[in-house]
Amino acid sequence: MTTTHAALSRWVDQVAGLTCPDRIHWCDGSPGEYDALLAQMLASGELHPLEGRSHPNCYLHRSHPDDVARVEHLTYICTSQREDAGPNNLWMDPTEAHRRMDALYAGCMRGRTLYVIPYCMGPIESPLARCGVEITDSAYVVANMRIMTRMGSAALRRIEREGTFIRGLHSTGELDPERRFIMHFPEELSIQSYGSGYGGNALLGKKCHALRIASWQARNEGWLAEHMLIVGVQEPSGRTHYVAAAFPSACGKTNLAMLVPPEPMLKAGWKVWTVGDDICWMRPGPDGRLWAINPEAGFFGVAPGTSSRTNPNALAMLHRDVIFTNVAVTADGQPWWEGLDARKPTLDWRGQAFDPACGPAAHPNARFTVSARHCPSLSPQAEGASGVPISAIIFGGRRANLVPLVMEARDWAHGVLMGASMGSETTAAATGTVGVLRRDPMAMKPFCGYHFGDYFAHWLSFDRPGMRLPRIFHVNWFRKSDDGKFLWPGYAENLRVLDWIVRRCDHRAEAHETPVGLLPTTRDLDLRGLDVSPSHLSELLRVDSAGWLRELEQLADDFEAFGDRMPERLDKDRRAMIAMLRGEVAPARRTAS
Ligand code: OXD
Ligand code: MN
Repeated sequence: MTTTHAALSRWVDQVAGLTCPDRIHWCDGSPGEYDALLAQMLASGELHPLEGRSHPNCYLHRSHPDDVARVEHLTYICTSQREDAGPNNLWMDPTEAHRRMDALYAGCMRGRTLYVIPYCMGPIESPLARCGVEITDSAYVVANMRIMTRMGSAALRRIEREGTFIRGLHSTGELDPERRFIMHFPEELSIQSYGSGYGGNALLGKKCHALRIASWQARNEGWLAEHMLIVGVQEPSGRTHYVAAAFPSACGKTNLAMLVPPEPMLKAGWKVWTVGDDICWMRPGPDGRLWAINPEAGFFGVAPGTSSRTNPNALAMLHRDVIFTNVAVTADGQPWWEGLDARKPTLDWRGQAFDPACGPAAHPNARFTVSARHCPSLSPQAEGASGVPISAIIFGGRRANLVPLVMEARDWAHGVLMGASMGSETTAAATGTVGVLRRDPMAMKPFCGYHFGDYFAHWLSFDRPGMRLPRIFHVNWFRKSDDGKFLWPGYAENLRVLDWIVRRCDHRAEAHETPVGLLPTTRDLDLRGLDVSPSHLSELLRVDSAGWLRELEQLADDFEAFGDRMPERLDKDRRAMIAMLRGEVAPARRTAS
């Protein structure tokens, strides 16, 4: 397979001239091609078979131990003006970046195959979808891209029809952390990645295209590319509200996206439909609502912690057609990770005999890659060309203290402030220290392809006549007591919070106004059958004025860093909240709308 698209064909020739591969393979996305790739990787030791009766067509990949997470300190936005990348990104001059990358790419595919992967982010017929072509020398990347995107002939036909596509060039290189870069050139609509085989660094359709480059395109074209899951929350009446929710990496997006209702709510007829678990592209429709698609076709989820209790739907997908990365293995060859069950693995994620004294058996960022088609809760709307209308947007972080279980923004601008002020404790999804509180606006700190000040202004610009915007909420499932125990059970029980949120969306639930937003009382939440003590519940819904004053003062410093591109409106709302907390203005009413 080659192409009628002259610019694409020229680019492939030019990359081949630079990288000198032994062979060029145009991926058609067929089952036969996938099987041949798997056979080749089994033969080369890039993949290991897992127990075939319990886990048919499931394989294990072990990464180089230095290549197990995203590398934010080596990820650059290369715009002609440094200011456009913003203080939230590392910046490199595009000419300098190309010079460095060309030197790394020179001859790097000698002895290897150059794969050309045409792919489509989003349902192939959707006007909201966008295409790209990734060139890579990694068969593991091709196999993962086939699961995570609509890859192959149909995508190539769309690219030939449309003309435009994002150019992504990836080489695994020598996996030397000193020679590793993930470069983005938003003005050229291109991505260059070298020296890593890890998903977020190497599957260029995901974070690089669908978030960093897409966020830039979205700003220019009037839409939003966000680090959000999408779910349909179906009430017993049959009505379904679609909700998009932003949480930082490894904070439970996949679990929330596949939630199975707790027993009493299941019996009453509640159902949660999965549309996406990581990325959401939203665009205003002719009706003024935001319509969303999940640009991905599969899940690249965190395995540790996934169990029949935390995410039964995910577990149900993990028994066939899965590529596991960096999990442990039991004596009978089954994949295993911490939190799965009480069995003991024999091999750790490095393939060595498991010794608990040497750390966890599975890497904390061990992953599964699986097609969305295998998800038992996949929404019938997930393949719809027009997407789903969003009723509510939720922001959330991992905060042991201060931030209540749920609060609603007073209006769109206050919601943007809630998103902009999100903070979360760091996780194993990126290299670096785990558990440190960092500001992660809209969960986009590692993924926004341009200046955060411009990004917040773009969000604010949606508040205009004719729009029927979603309501905005903030949640925190991770509050802890002084003795370090979680106050809220989380997982399935989070549906009780979603219930209040969707009722708020059509004026069927009450809230009371506080300086930090609209909060439910315990009366407003459906808590039947829930085992949480009244003191924990009141702590979860308490507004700690002194703590919030400290938080909002600190926020001023963080906003200051964004300089004069920071929209004045957000700071005005921040100061208004401080005035309310100090009692200079008094919000105290209950509202049913
Ligand atoms: C992911 C991440 O892999 O956010 O989704 O790191
Ligand atoms: Mn993510």
